[in-house]
Amino acid sequence: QKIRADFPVLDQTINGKQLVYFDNAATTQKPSAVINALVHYYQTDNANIHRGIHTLAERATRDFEATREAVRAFLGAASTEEIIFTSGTTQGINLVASTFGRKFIGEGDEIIISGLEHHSNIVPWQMLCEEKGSILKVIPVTDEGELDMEVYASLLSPNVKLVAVNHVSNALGTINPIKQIIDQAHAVGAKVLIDGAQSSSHITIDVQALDVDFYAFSGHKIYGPTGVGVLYGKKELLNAMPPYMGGGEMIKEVSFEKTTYNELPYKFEAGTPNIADVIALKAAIDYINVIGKENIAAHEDALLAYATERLLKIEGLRIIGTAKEKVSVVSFVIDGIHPQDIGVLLDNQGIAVRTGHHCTQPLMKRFNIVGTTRASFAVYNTIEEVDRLITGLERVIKMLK
Ligand code: C6P
Repeated sequence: QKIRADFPVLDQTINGKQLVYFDNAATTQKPSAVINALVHYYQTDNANIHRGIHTLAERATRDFEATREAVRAFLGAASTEEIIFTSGTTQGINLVASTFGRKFIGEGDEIIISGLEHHSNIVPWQMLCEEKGSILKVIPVTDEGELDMEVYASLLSPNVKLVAVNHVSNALGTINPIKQIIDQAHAVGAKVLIDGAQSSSHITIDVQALDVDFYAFSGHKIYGPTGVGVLYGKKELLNAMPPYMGGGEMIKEVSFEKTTYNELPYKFEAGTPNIADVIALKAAIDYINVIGKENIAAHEDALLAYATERLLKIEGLRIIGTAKEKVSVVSFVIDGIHPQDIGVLLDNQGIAVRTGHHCTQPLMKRFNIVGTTRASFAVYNTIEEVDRLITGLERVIKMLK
């Protein structure tokens, strides 16, 4: 209850019922600390950063760079030079495809992704393959929703230049064995990008222990604001890569004959960044650190176990994604009922879930379904709310069957 009181949005009724928010994999709600950081910035410190010498500019720059240090610690990175602010996971992946990809991946080279990927970690690689004549290979998904690691091993060869997979599947909740994926990729000389959109709020990340080359995540999925994300990259790789966008901040010197580029991380941060949201992201990271990711995960795991047990007792309900290692995401289908109808009828009862393909159309095709209903839990959710979901579903089934 103490944690719930930190999230003002939860205290409301929807369609006459107390809100149950189970769409946390799409975006988490924001604690007052994050909302207040945004308001504080605009009310007292608003200025452009890295350029002004006046007091407001100094304060804004100090707080912006304080977030970079907080992110460095959050990811276990060696240096703040390796922390690049983006608009989110999608931009982080596109940045790597457009810079590392364009420079180091050529005709006939191979890129490996997986059947569990979000469209954000499929389409940028397809675009690159189309431009370069490179080849996209896909690790298949088992009936349980896990990656087929035997096939992965067989796909690896010196032709593979990059492996890009998610840490956690947004649609099924599967936690992928990324340390093994990274080590096996490195053994053939390939680099690895991990899409951390769904892992960063649940699992402690140590990019150095993982030895990962690139790791991308979004602020809005870790209780922070929308419009801000992070790309971690190993320093030697970032230094070897060309810039992403051209403009202010990313240059050292410009003449009409030649431009030289700024040092890391600014080389990849052209233009005025999303200052307010970057600053507020630190409040989100501090919030998580105070509670502790292990405590958050333990609470969410208990919710997942309870929800799974109760859902499985509903006749005609099938859980899609039964991997041994999962975060607090449960996706399911009910015989004879379209997921969208479930979503609308749950919303009528004040319960927010996501329905549809979850931006993973190839994965839905793999399971021969149009989509699922997905409930995803966060630190502020409760067992009583899971009970509300179960009662809500029973009502939906009674209405539609
Ligand atoms: N998944 C979901 O409801 P952005 O939009 O850039 O913040 O994140 C994109 C993204 C990339 N990878 C994974 C694994 C993701 O889950 C997401 C976002 C949301 O599942 C919105 S589609």
